[in-house]
Amino acid sequence: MSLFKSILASALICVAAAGSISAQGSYVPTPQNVQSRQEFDSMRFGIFIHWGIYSMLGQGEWVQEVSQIPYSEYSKLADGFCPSKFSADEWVDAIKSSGAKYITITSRHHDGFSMFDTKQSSYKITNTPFGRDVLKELSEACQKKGIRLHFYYSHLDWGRDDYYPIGRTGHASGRSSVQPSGSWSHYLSFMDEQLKELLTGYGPIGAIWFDGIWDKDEFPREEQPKIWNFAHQYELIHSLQPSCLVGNNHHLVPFDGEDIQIFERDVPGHNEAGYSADNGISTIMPLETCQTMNGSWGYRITDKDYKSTADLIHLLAMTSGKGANLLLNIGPRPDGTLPDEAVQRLHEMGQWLSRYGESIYSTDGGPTGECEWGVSTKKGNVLYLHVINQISEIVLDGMVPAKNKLKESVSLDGDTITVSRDKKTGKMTVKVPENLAGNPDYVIRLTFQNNI
Ligand code: H79
Repeated sequence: MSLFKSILASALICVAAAGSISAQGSYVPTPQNVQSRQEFDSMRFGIFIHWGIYSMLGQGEWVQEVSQIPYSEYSKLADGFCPSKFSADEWVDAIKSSGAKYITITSRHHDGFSMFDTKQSSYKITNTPFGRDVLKELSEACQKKGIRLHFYYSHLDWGRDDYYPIGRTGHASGRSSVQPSGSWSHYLSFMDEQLKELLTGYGPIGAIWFDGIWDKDEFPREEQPKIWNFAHQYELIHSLQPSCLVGNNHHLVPFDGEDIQIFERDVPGHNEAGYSADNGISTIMPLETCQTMNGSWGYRITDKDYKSTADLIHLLAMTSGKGANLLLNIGPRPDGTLPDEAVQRLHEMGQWLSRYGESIYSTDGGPTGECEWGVSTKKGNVLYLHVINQISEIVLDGMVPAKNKLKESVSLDGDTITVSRDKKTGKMTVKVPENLAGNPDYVIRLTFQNNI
């Protein structure tokens, strides 16, 4: 079953999504932030990079925890990290060729290793034999080549003694289990100082993408902002870079001060991965779905279970149909190169987007929701039907009023599309050409007199 079909199998035909959220607390985003949200929302496609010293073990970014490796052993990986083939320019060229508009890279994952030249810790990339600041090189390449840069930042840490009390994970790390009082505030200050470095030394940062507070899920949602001092942390980010968006992959209804809502491994409204039971869907924030290209975030040497390019295009159409961005992950190899399978898919997605991108970029989710044939997007007076599964005709009822005249109906492949329309109700029957096999997403463009 294709990825898209399996997504559909668990969804009702043309369903409205789970509960929507329109209210926020006292946080009022600045005009720069609002503009940045709009720009983010128009980009629709970004590439996620999970890279750290864990790539050397080739078993994903959770290897320290999953294999119960003490910090004293795991941290020795840093002494051997030397990704001799790393080239920020090559990464950015490959990513740009996909049509992606931004890159989100792990600045520090749960293992606590900083991929930048932080002054707050010696456990960092500039203390490896490699000795180079990967984030610096990437930020320069991104600025030079015109693509936005976002930083993933883990709230959770499996190495530091001041990450105390320990949460749900990290028990095999060998950290002391008794700490003098006050160390948690030390940890919070450490994160503040790192965030200051990330937001002052690496040019404009489009977003900070947090992850890991679920490690302390013994605390109810209401208590989380206080424990992590979100009010202060988010304010710090916004004061240093007003247009920097705050996102947090906590799988909960967004907290005050956040600017985007993140969905892990699920299109908004779905809950196949099991993380999205309690998060609703914001109607006021941009949405972003993150998903892996194979099954892993960090490099997993045995994971060849790559989604096909067609499946990835379906996913991009699906997220766009929901008004959400797709943040598609790649786990670079320990030598600093992107896996060949990933590079190939980047290139093929770029080829598709160069032809059909108008139906993805700068669109909103369309009025049809998810249907057995696919999804829709819209932009101004244009409605795009993304036909992913062959069907003979599509009926659009109650979506565009009769007085809004249909001016043109074509496919983006140049075919003329026959549409019959009820003059009174505006109900449309769109005839879909036969034999769409081979085209992962056949896009029909319906242009109306006025905005829809
Ligand atoms: O950064 C990526 C993950 O490391 C992080 N969020 C994404 C973006 C994440 N943390 N926790 N989870 C995701 C869910 C936990 C999944 C787990 Fe497992 C199941 C941890 C251990 C078993 C997946 C499979 C990771 C290791 C094995």
